[in-house]
Amino acid sequence: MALPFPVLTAEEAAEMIQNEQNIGFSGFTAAGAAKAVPFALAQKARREHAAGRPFKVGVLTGASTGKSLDGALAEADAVSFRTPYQGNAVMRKQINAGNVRFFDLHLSAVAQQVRYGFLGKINWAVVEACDLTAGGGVVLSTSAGNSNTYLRLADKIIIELNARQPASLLGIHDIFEVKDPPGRGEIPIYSSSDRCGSPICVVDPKKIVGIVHTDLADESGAFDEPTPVTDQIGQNVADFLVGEIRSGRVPASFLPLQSGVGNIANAVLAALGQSTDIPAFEMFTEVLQDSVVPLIENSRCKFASTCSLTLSPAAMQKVVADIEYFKKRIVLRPQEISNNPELVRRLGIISMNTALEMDLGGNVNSTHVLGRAMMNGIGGSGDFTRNAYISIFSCPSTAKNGMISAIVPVASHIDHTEHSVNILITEQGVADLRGKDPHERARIIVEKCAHPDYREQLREYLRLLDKNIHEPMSLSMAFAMHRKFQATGDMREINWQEYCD
Ligand code: 0RQ
Repeated sequence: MALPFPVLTAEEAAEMIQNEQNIGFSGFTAAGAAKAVPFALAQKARREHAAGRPFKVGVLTGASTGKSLDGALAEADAVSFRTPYQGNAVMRKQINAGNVRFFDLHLSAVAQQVRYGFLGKINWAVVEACDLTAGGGVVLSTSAGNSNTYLRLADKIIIELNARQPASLLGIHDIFEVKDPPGRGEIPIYSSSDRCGSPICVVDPKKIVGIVHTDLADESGAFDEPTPVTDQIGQNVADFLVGEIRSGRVPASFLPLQSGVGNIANAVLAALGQSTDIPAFEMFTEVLQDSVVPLIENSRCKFASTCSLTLSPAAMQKVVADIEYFKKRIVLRPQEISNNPELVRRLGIISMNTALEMDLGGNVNSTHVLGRAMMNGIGGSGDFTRNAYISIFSCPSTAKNGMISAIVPVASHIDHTEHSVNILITEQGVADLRGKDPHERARIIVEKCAHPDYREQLREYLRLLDKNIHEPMSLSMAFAMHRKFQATGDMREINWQEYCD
């Protein structure tokens, strides 16, 4: 049956969007991100700029997106405001140059902040779907993100109907939107596999101004080959969790896992999947990466609640080929639910995220290089970390060929405080911070996690500190390693006396 909505080219759709309007795009990572309309919008921005007219839009998404959205719009200098998370090199450059106002936000909090109007009006929702009904039933594609909220609140809607995303995804989503305080009740989810919503979003069909037909794969990047360092981090996480089961701190039936994005997260999950001492597990997470697909196939992963299927084309093909099997084992939830603090606390999640740097107090920086340059954003790491049963952060002990230590006296920016961080893991070992006072924490982090090239200089820092005070830190030396890196390009072989008061 023909749909009662105008069919538009991406260019025609972009033509309707005006300077300074705000757009809620689908996409949580490159999965399910709008592709054709943002790309055409970037071309429109270039034409407008060439004609001497201003053209910038506010870009709200689920999380990071692909090159056709963040990449194209940033290259065209077409973004006035960006939230809540990004991972594109050009967008990052625009943010750090001050050309794009970026608002770094916990992913679970976006929908509520939009509903309350903290982030301005949503003029447009541009949402990718794998199917659409005449009555305004939208079957989302490979991510849920904030699409349900954007579709409901936007003045006007453009649907990218993507033939590459199979309509058989119908049934994988569980769309549920909470009420705002003071009228909010509990979210009726008591295990990773519970459902409480609808498989589709239903919108007022009068708001759909057009459909853009596309046939485009998600722009998810490939993973780097594992290295001895990432493999060792994965092994250390697996060994730690086996120890937790043996000690009875984690039940023998295990607890649901959350895992961040990137190469390290992929390696950690692969190691957990291979460990015969870890029982088959469930995931309650926001991003499902390639490494989980074989784990679901061989029943090592029994069920995965997530917000996106962030899969390479090859892994996605596997899922599509056996979609009925996977639909029984995966649910895609809006990020307000997949990352919801209430659920993370209730289900007893073990969270596993990645740090840029970790400090001797047990604080973690996941976002700002040398405290100033934005990397990607906090993403969902805070949603999970602050509410997890056990929160883990891992990263290589050094970056940039050993010239940066990930273990520093005081982190140059703090996303996750000592109060929320339980376990730090590098390829060197595991620092269990639970129940330790600040002096014990500092010592164990140096001995277990720091790279041997930095261990002695960090011990020396601790030796120089005043012992008769609660927190082992020096205001004058706190950022000495960062300052040395800025001056010389290397944090090693520091002379602390140069930085002492
Ligand atoms: O730079 O690419 O130029 O070599 O940072 O580091 O080790 O490749 O790690 O890709 O897993 O990213 C924290 C950014 C890690 C990511 C972060 C440099 C390093 C390299 C990347 P190069 P790696 P990853 C789920 C949860 C926050 C959001 C989150 C992230 C680059 O995991 O964005 O967890 N997390 N969300 O060389 C300077 C340091 C450095 C450093 C590493 N101390 N100083 N540069 N690098 N440490 C996802 C969502 O929420 C959607």
